[in-house]
Amino acid sequence: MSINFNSARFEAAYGKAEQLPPSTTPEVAFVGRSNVGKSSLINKLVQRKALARTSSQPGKTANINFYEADGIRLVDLPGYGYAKVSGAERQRWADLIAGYFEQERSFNLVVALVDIRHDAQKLDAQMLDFLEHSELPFVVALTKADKLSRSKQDQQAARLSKQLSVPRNNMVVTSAQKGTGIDELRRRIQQACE
Ligand SMILES: Nc1nc2c(ncn2[C@@H]2O[C@H](COP(=O)(O)OP(=O)(O)O)[C@@H](O)[C@H]2O)c(=O)[nH]1
Ligand SMILES: [Mg+2]
Repeated sequence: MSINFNSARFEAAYGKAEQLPPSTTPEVAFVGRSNVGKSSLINKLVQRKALARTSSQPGKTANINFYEADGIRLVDLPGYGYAKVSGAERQRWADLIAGYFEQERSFNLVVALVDIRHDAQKLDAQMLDFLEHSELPFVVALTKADKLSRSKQDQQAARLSKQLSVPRNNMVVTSAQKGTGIDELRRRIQQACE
């Protein structure tokens, strides 16, 4: 049986980790820098244009959004690292992300998004260290691959694998625009939720 991603619906948005309802189904969480392409990737996975709100102006609201697809909960965590917000607002985002992972939940898979075009950023490295140390199951989705040639994609994937100390086979090259890697990501989510 495969997950019917197309059945995805919005569940709710939460501004505080304490508000999150208990984890009663497998959860797949999406993390990454603000503007990395998280909403676009979620929309592509579930074949919907605007289930998750995309934006070219990053970082307006810090919420945890829950979506539900076929009994699987997709968790859209706030994008980190957006420079143009106050320290207090940045702290609120960090608290939301930490608050989510501190809870007793069914962490089936974390999809950590990293922009394929750039060298590893400090916050990405920190997030991956955290996932490693917490022994959370994760996969790295390298985003916006359509912006690079095929050979550059391979080159960057190898570089980022080294820089982030993540095995190449735990990274999936993706493009929400072209659909690259989306089936592979669906397979990994499926496997993690069985
Ligand atoms: N070329 C290209 N642009 C993308 C892709 N994914 C997202 N974007 C663009 O990157 C910007 C941020 O995307 P969004 O999904 O809102 O990122 P989020 O802040 O991580 O949720 C938007 O302008 C998107 O159109 C992709 O796969 N290819
Ligand atoms: Mg978003």
